[in-house]
Amino acid sequence: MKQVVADAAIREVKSDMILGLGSGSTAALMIKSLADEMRSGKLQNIKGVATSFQSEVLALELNIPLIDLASVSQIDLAIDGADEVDPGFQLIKGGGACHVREKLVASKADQLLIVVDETKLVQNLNLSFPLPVEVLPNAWKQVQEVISEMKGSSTLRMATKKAGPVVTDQGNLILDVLFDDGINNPKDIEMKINNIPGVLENGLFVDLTDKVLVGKIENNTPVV
Ligand code: ABF
Repeated sequence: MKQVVADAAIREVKSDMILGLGSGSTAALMIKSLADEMRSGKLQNIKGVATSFQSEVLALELNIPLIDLASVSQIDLAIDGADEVDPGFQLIKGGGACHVREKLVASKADQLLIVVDETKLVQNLNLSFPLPVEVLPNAWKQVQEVISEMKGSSTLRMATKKAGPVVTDQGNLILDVLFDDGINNPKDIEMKINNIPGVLENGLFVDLTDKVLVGKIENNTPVV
């Protein structure tokens, strides 16, 4: 499912585009398909803007030219995965701890194309997938207290017990937050959480998505 959706996303790419390169396993397949099309000459003069160290390394390995986010004024198309997609195309992202740069790239993009398999489609956000919140390392306890006043329960994301917490590309930590009734008002929650001192960014992507490509299985065959 992920491969067919990744290939379908590449069909939306045109030569000479500046492309936002998402993170996660579906985006990684998309980056590989992009490299194939560039190698065969079907797509020319593409430049990528990476959304994570992970996508940067992959693009470098595949010889996709990269430019820094700070040096572009506009991105033609960003292609990225998601953890949850609701019927209004509001998203939870950040399961891979990359949502800060993903949101920066999405905000600078003329179009945001989301690639998911059908397991990511939900009626209501945050009933099962926790909302990732990136926090400054010495602020996580304090942020956790404020979130609990908002009726959210949060856990500090750990790599393994021995290895300690997950550290983001920016050197921060991640709180994973579940609200009792899920998130029915994503715009409001996005703003309220980002307003807590010590929070860098949360994984709610509100009114940013232009198109969602969904991979599913029909008659034992993956389709989009
Ligand atoms: C990134 O990767 C995210 O924001 C999301 O957390 C995750 C989705 O990964 P996958 O495609 O592996 O399910 O896009």
